[in-house]
Amino acid sequence: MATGQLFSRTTQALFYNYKQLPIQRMLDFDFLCGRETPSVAGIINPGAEGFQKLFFGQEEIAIPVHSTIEAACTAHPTADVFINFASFRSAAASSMAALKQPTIRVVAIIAEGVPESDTKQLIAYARSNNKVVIGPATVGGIQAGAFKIGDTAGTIDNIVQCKLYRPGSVGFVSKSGGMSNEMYNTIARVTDGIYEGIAIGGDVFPGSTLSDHILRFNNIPQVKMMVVLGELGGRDEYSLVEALKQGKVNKPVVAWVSGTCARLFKSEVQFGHAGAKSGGEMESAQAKNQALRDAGAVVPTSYEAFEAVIKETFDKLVEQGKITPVKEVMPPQIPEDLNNAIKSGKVRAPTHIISTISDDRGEEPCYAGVPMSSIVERGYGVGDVISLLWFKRSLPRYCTHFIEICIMLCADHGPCVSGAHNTIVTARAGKDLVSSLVSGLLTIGPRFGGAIDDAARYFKDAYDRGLTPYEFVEGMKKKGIRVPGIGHRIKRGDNRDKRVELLQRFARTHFPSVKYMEYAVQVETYTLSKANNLVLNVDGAIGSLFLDLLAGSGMFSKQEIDEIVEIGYLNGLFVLARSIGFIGHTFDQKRLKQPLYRHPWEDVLYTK
Ligand code: Q5B
Repeated sequence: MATGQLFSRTTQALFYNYKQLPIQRMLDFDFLCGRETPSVAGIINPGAEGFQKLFFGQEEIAIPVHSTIEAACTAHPTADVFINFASFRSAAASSMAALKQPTIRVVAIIAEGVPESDTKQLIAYARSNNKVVIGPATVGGIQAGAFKIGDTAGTIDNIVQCKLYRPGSVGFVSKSGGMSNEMYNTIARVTDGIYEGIAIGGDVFPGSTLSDHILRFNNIPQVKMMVVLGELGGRDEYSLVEALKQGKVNKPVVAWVSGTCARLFKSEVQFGHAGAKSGGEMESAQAKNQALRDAGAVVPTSYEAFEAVIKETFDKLVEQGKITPVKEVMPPQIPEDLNNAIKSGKVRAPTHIISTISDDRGEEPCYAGVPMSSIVERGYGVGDVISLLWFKRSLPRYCTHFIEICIMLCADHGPCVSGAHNTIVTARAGKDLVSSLVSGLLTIGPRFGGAIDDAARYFKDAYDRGLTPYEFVEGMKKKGIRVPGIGHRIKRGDNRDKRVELLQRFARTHFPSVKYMEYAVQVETYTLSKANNLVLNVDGAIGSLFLDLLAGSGMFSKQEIDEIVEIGYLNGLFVLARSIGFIGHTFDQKRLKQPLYRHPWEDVLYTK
């Protein structure tokens, strides 16, 4: 890199603290300039590692994330700029750690409010180790067409307007980051644009000074003239005055020190920056402007005249043949972010999911349009929540009560049923709650607990077609299908299932009609005449009674009932209910510290 140059088109930085927007802005700038490599080589996010996806033009790239500065520097030995987006509390320590890395040459500190004593130590270390600090309290800097620090120069539209995507002939340095944006614009209007622009930051002790950068620009052949924007307070501008007086600067310098209005105030005035404080006469904008003028800088009579003198100086250099204004190039178009394009109404994008039962976007989540607070205030129970989320409507209390009874009665049926057995064996194999629960749930199906939907389907079809129990059962037999909802391993005609009795009693008292259930009872009477275990079981009772609930409540159209039966909602009741039991069995086994289960040999018939 030529003497004086801080950056080039291949400069890469390490970015401290993950801040998506400024990193993306750097990468967008790279794309605009036609850089081949992204200017951010790695991100340091203390405590985190991995990759961060960002756009480089239209392509997505994965930028490595490192948990320490040391690891990042080792992984990216050619990245020599450290952009520090740490807070004012940790900026000094992380900047010092970066300065101590042999690979780091330039450190930019964005935070405002870094303790002055810490900044002084950073400055001392940087100077004695030939390193450059930009900031603190800075937006950073930019080399047009080559490299940009963080948010410097603002939006892509502003960067394009200020022609920062290609180098011009002007070196610019200011204290203020905000005003540097304004000046990039001014300079682009009246010259061929910026070669490099640096905002040194508004603290009392900047890491590098106005004169440091002017002297550096003086050594860069592409920089033909310099523009300086100082401000009242401090004595930084006087080191530039000294350099000019000593003839160390041989290119034209156009300068203005802002803050001349401070004299209009009767007392001492503090402007935005920590360093911008009207102190003694020497620190006034007027005194500094005069000193710069006396030392040979071109200093206008007011800020309003600044643009005109920059233009005059540039035009003179063109006339003298010292500047051949750069040829204009057309920057590529940065692809717009989808979210922004959608917001502005320029594009529309299809959604990937459609959902109708709940919405968590507002102030409080809603189930089928009913806000959480109403659910609590109205004293809703789990039956109401199921009716909202499964059936998308508020059902009458007797219906939601029936749902709750189903859940309570099916919550468990002892450790010996297939599902509980699986859950127990899994828990005893040392597996976690979810694995134990799921292994039990996986047994729910046509023989165990999962016959409710089929029971509803077959009973409905048979009843609606006017089949007698005999025609229905014998018809099923011919097809080789067991009647779902009929038969049990332990319940008998003389040992009925209490749960079935309880459900029937509730429905007979509260339901307007129990025609499907009565049909199921008639079927049971017929099957019991064949074998004593062919009772109406809990699945059959729920299946037939739910048909009565759907038809009798007046809350569902015929088409909706057909759809509920066809899709198969009702096994969900058993799945939900029995999860309560399976979870209980898992806890029970863990609490009892039960060892790995092994089935006894004696209980297996070994045969060939
Ligand atoms: N036979 C439940 O069978 C069971 C027949 C039938 C016509 C039938 C069986 C069946 C339909 C599915 C069903 C839910 C497998 C049950 C539940 C939850 C639980 C469980 C718990 C809990 C029982 C003997 C003879 C054979 C068969 C005939 C049997 N069922 N005929 N329709 N439905 N039911 N499942 O006792 O001539 O000798 O060949 O599949 O509704 O799961 O507590 O345990 O809360 O956890 O093994 O209550 O009924 O009888 O197979 O020896 O058959 O009866 O064809 O005739 P079994 P099998 P044949 S509730």
